Amino acid sequence: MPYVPAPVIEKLCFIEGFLLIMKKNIKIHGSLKSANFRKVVAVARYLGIEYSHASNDVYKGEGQTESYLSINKLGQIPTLVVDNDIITESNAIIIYLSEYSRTNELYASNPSSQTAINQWLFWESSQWQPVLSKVMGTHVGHKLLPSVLPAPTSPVDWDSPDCMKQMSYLESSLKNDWLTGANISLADFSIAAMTTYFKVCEFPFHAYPNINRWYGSMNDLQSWKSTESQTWSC
Ligand SMILES: N[C@@H](CCC(=O)N[C@@H](CS)C(=O)NCC(=O)O)C(=O)O
Repeated sequence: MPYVPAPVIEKLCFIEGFLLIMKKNIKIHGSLKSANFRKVVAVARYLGIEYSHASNDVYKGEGQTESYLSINKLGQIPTLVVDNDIITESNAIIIYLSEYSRTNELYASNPSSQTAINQWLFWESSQWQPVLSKVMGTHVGHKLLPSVLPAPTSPVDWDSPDCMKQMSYLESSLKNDWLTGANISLADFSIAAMTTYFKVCEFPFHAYPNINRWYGSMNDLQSWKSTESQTWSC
C-alpha cells in the first residue's frame, strides 16, 4: 500500500461505498507581526488550505490569558488547532499542513528529499532563528513595543562572527533557485520567516547576492507577499 499520511487517512471516510473527504476545522492562532506565525499562514495559503484565524497579539500580553495558556502552555504563537488536536512549534505545524494538503508538494514524497528539508527545518530552529533573534532583538523589540523597549543606539551588528557564520552558510547553500533544489519547499518558507524583519533591521542585501535573489523570489510569491505585516513593510 502506498504511504498515506495520517491526516489524510483521517480525512477519508467511506459511507455506503462512497468515498467522502471530511474537511477538518483548522484554526491558526497568532498575529502577522510574528515571523513564526507568518511562516504558518503563508504555507497554508500557498497550499490553498482553508483555515480560520484566531487573532492573538502576544506583544500585548494576549498569550498569557488563561484560555490561551490552555492550548499553548508557553503562551507563544503560532498554535494550530485542528478539530480536537493542538499543534505547536511552527516547523511542526508546517509539516502537518503540508501532509494535510492532498498534494504534499512542499514536503516532497520520498525519504531522502524529506530529510534534506528536515535538515533545514532543524537548522532554522537551532541556529538561524536564535542567532537572528540575538542580533535583531533590540530593533525588532523596539518596533513592536516602542513605549516599553528602548530605541536601539546602534545599527544591527550584521558582522558579528556568529551571524556571519550562519549567513555565509546560507549564502553558499543557495546555489539553486530554492534551498533544496529547483522546487520550493517547506525549507524556504521556514528560513524566510525571520527575513520578515530584514528591511526594518537594514540587512546588507548587497553583501549576500544569493540571499538577495532568493529573498526576491519569496517576495514574488502571492502567499508570502500577502502575509507581510505593515509593521515590517517600511
Ligand atoms: N519555536 C517556536 C517559537 C515561537 C515563538 O517564539 N513565538 C514568539 C512570536 S514569533 C512568541 O510567541 N513570543 C512571545 C513569548 O515568547 O511570550 C516556533 O517555532 O513556533
